[in-house]
Amino acid sequence: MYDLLSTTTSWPSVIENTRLFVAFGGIPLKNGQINSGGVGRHIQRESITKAAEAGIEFVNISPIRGDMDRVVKAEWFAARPGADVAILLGIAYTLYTHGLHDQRFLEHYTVGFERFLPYLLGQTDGVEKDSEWASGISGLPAGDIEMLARRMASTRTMISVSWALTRQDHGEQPFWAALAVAAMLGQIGLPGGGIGFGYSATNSVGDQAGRLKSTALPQGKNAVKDFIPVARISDMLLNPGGSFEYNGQQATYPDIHIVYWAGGNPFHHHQDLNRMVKAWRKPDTVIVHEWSWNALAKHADIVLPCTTPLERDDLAFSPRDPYVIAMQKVSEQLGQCRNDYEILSGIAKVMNREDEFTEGRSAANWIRWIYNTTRERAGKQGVEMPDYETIQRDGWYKVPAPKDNIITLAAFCQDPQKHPLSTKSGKIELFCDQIDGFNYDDCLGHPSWMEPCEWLGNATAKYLLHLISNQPVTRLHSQLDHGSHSRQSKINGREPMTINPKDAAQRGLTTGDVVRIFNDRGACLTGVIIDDQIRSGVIQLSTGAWFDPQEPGVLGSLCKHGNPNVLTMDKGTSRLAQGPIAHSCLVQVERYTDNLPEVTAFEPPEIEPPESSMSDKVRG
Ligand SMILES: Nc1nc2c(c(=O)[nH]1)N[C@H]1C(S)=C(S)[C@@H](COP(=O)(O)OP(=O)(O)OC[C@H]3O[C@@H](n4cnc5c(=O)[nH]c(N)nc54)[C@H](O)[C@@H]3O)O[C@H]1N2
Ligand SMILES: Nc1nc2c(c(=O)[nH]1)N[C@H]1C(S)=C(S)[C@@H](COP(=O)(O)OP(=O)(O)OC[C@H]3O[C@@H](n4cnc5c(=O)[nH]c(N)nc54)[C@H](O)[C@@H]3O)O[C@H]1N2
Ligand SMILES: [Mo]
Repeated sequence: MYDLLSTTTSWPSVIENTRLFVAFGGIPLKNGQINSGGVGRHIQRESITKAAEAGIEFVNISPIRGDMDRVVKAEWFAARPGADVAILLGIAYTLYTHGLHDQRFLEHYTVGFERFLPYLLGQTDGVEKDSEWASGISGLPAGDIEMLARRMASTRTMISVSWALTRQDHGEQPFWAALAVAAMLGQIGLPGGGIGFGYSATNSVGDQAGRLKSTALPQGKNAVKDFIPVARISDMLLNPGGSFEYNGQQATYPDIHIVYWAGGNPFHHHQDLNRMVKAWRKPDTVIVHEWSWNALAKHADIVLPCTTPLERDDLAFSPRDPYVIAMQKVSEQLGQCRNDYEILSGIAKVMNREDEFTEGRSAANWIRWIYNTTRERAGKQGVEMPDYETIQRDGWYKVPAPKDNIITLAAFCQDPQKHPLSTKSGKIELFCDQIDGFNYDDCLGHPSWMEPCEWLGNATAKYLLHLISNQPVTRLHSQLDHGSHSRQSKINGREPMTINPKDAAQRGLTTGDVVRIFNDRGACLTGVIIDDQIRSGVIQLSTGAWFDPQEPGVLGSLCKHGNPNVLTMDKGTSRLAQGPIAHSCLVQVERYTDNLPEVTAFEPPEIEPPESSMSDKVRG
């Protein structure tokens, strides 16, 4: 996955060669601010601006117009959320029935097209996946879908699929269907053509960057072999001994007694937080490392206060960004907090395992070790990194960019025998025997349209607004929601929710109102923004407002602050990947007329003076 992401066709290749850029879920610049491991230099805005200046036509297929920056003057196809597979199949059908597909590419670089085709043509299920059919599902005019297919075949086209499209029922399918369309167009491996997974999902996607495989802190061997896909945590806690399927395997949920959580906030990221609250009662003890008094800390028995990245010397260094930064702490550690490494070393010491855990190295020594071993590896790849003292003095180093523009699957397309893919066939699999062999009814052997469990096309649905809970503009997930930047975005202290004027009028809403969003899983309060840049029938509420139940511990209690995950469903994408499906979520909205409860999400705990709460021995 990361090899594919780090070889996304780079923006320079797009700017020089692409003529048409079709983006499912847009190219949201808000997301390109970050990168795991840090960002040395932001490249997304300048890249998309140059692409616009180069005259590239952009198509934004998304319920939200703002997913594409105004500078590109994109055509906006405001499709129903969750209908992308149908649109893509409609495009594939048009390409095939008009002879616009690249037979040579399909033969050389893919397997299984002949087994996907009968499905596309309706021979297996009696449903032709033509543009009329796709129109009925997506709400886009059939003519637009057909025209788009013809345009894509007539010029150098890049397809982008936002990562958000995984976070829905059957979220594996949009990527596979888009890959099928890209393969049919035959432009994969060509400059500025083919497919990219999520331009601007992070800063690194599309960066023309030199990248190094950095050494990581050794993690030892975990004696525990049980595992779960992370999105199945409530299932696991609620069903010890129960079985689940994942990627062709059947496994058993362990019986968990202790939860130890360091990094990540399940009361932010997990779906159906009420179910999560219930599941959280199962373990005997919950221990967390946190630097903020958020919902995770409030739901823990023991909170070990840890440092923020601003309080420690470190290396900002990842195989995704070309910049290596020697980070120096901005502030001394506050109060009794410690670095995660110190906390864990301290625990290892009490367990008489300190030497095995630390291998005799302090955090500072590890940083030097990681840097030096990476530098050694880089040297073998012909990259001369400065020595440790020099980077500490200079502050940073940039890995040189490759001379040739990066192009997805370039080597494979030059010589598929010499550079096979890691699939069984070594090729792009439009029908996958392995997946087919799992016999899953929720993930067939080829890309396919399956109706999501909740979506606007469900005629019998009880709630008629589709909730998109995408990534927030003013923070990273839930982090620093208590900071001034995030707080200034709130309306009456609540997280803002965007609704189309038509839907707002039906409910008698005006901008600035506080509303209750609800469904059978939960309810939350949010502030209203009315905007015609969102598709009618869809509302948008970013993730990350700190969970703030009106009656803590009472299941289904109203979240006073606007965390969308009290509304989302806790179900896997399919038995294949078991990913989360936050975006398959229907809700209702009504004006909130009761007295507004105070938002208490950011209230700190009462802290006893250290003298009375801890003996010297414990503190030592
Ligand atoms: N500012 C900021 N940046 C971030 C993050 C953050 O929290 N804050 N998080 C980072 C992380 S971890 C990740 S994974 C990436 C995520 O990157 P993305 O997945 O790109 O993020 P989202 O903003 O959730 O989704 C992009 C857009 O997809 C659209 N969308 C949703 N459902 C559908 C659908 O069914 N069909 C179509 N066509 N469009 C749909 C939504 O309108 C949404 O705005 O962002 C990263 N960048
Ligand atoms: N509804 C909905 N839900 C979603 C998504 C969505 O689009 N919609 N997106 C999903 C996605 S893509 C993602 S990646 C997840 C993100 O979910 P998470 O990664 O769980 O979210 P964060 O808020 O970033 O949680 C990070 C936590 O780690 C703490 N922390 C920060 N630095 C340190 C440190 O150095 N040490 C320790 N010990 N702790 C630290 C922070 O205080 C914070 O509480 O959310 C997922 N959930
Ligand atoms: Mo993510």
